[in-house]
Amino acid sequence: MIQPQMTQEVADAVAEGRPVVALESTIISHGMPWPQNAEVALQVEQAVRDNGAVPATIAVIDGMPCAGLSSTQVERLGRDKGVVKTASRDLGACIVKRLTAGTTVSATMRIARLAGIGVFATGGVGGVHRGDGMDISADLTELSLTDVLVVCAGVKSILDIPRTIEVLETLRVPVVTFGTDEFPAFYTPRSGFTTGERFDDPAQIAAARRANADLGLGTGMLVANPIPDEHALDADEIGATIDAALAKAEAEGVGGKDVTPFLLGHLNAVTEGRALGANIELVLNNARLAARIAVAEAQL
Ligand code: PSU
Ligand code: MN
Repeated sequence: MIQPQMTQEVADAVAEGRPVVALESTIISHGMPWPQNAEVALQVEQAVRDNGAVPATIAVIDGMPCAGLSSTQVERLGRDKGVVKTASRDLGACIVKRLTAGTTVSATMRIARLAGIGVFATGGVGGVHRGDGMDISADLTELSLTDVLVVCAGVKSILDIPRTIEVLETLRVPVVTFGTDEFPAFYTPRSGFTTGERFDDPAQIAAARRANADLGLGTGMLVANPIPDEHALDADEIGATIDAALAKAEAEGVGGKDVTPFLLGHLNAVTEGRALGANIELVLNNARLAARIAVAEAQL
C-alpha cells in the first residue's frame, strides 16, 4: 500500500493514538477564491487544534499523497491555477503524472485511511445532482467503502437532497445528525428532510462509530452538522440563487467534474461574499465537532 507523506506532527499523533482530524483540499483549490481559501484553511486547522486534535490537511503535492501540509503548500493549493481536482479514482493518474491536486471528499477519505486517520471534517459532501442525469458524486461510493467518519453541514441544494439521502441509505452508509432531527442544507440548518439518527453528544457519535466497526459494516459514516442559526442564509434567497446558477451551468454546457466548482464559484460571486462567509463559518463549525469526536474516540 502507498504510505502518504505525513508531517512529523501528524505521524507522531497517529502512532501514539492521539486525536487527528483530516481536512480536504478541493475546498481550497476549487471551492473558495484566493486569498480567502488559504486563510480559511489555516483557520480551520487552528479550530481543530483549539479543540484538542491535530489537523492533517490532505492533498497531492507533485504526485505525492500528503497528510499534513506546510503553510507554503496550502498557499500553493489556493493560488496556483495548475492545481487539479482529484477524486479517489483520479489519484493513480495524479501520482504517475506528478500532479498537484486538491482532494475531494472521496480522495481525502482514501488518503486519510492509508495514513491511519479516521475522522475528517469538510464543508459539504458531493451527492446526487438535480435533474434527470446520472451525475452522482463518487463521495457517496467512497463513503460506502472506506471507514472514515466525515463531518459535513449536509449538502447544498445545488444537489437533489432527498435523492442523495436515498442513495446513502441504499449504500448502507450510516448518517447521523448532530443536535437536530433534520438533515441540514449547508447554507441553512433545515432541508425539510429527515434521515438516520440524531445525536447530541460527540462521545455518542464516537461510540456509534465503534459499534458500526464492531459489526464489521466496513463503511464510512456521515455526520451532518447544521450551520449555526446566526450564520445561516435566507433559504428563499439562496434557493433562487442556486436555481440561477444551475440554469447558467446548463446554458454553458458545463459537465463532469467542473460542475460543482462552477456552481460554487457562481454562488460566491453573485451573493457578494455572503455565501462564502456562511461557507467559512460552517467549515469552522464542522472542524470543531470533528475534533471533539476524535478526542472522544481516542478515549474509548
Ligand atoms: N460541496 C461544497 N463545497 C465543496 C465541494 C462540494 O459545498 O468544496 C467539493 C468537495 O471537495 C466534494 C467535491 O468532495 O466538491 C464533490 O465534487 P463532485 O460533485 O465533482 O463529486
Ligand atoms: Mn459529478
